[in-house]
Amino acid sequence: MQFHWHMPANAALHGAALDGQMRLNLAIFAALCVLAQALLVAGILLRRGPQPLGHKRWRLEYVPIAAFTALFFALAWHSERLWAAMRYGGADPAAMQVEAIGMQFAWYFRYPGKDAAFGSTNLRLVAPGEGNPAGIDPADERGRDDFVRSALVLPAGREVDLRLRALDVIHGFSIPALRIKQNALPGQVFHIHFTPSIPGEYSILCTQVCGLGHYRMQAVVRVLPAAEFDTWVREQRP
Ligand SMILES: [Cu+2]
Repeated sequence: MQFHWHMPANAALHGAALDGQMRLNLAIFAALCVLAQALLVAGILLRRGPQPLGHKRWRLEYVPIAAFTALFFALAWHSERLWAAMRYGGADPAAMQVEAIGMQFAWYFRYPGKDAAFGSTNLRLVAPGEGNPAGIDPADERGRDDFVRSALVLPAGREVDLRLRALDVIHGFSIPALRIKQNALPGQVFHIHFTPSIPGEYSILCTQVCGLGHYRMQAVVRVLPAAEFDTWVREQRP
């Protein structure tokens, strides 16, 4: 992978707002850093021996502290809203369903098939070597048409409701180009919804040090134009 000093090109609808927030944070903190250094140097150059602070204390200490507190709360509030919009806002009921499953040391992706419903799973049935890495329960009718792939394929311009699971330890599901990062915890299902906007092939990484093979826990997401995606889905068999 090539090294970039900047962020990878954004390929998701929500990405522009996140990038804007990131740039705003960086600009504000760069300015504060320069200001702090300038004040330090000015303090050294202009020092005039010990002087009682007296009523100046308000101006010198409490006003800046209040201003920084307000600034941090405003930034935190705004980024929290961006973060929550992908998680708690709820996906469109018509959004495309897909499940990402993390395990030491691979990602698997399950699609619900024609019935648009995921079959139930059981940890005891997880057997990647026998073609059932998701642990799909054969007794559940809804799971008969589920299909599992080792690469994620998504449609461009359509909302995706991705559910995230982990089978063993905590993994970090990250697609930098789609501005997605979410921990996957064993025993819990997380939902993230987003809309990929630009077709292409992007990296999926694990961002939690999850064991000796963590470095190779990578996968690929292929974002296809919507019509191509429909053809792809139709061709898939369990
Ligand atoms: Cu991992």
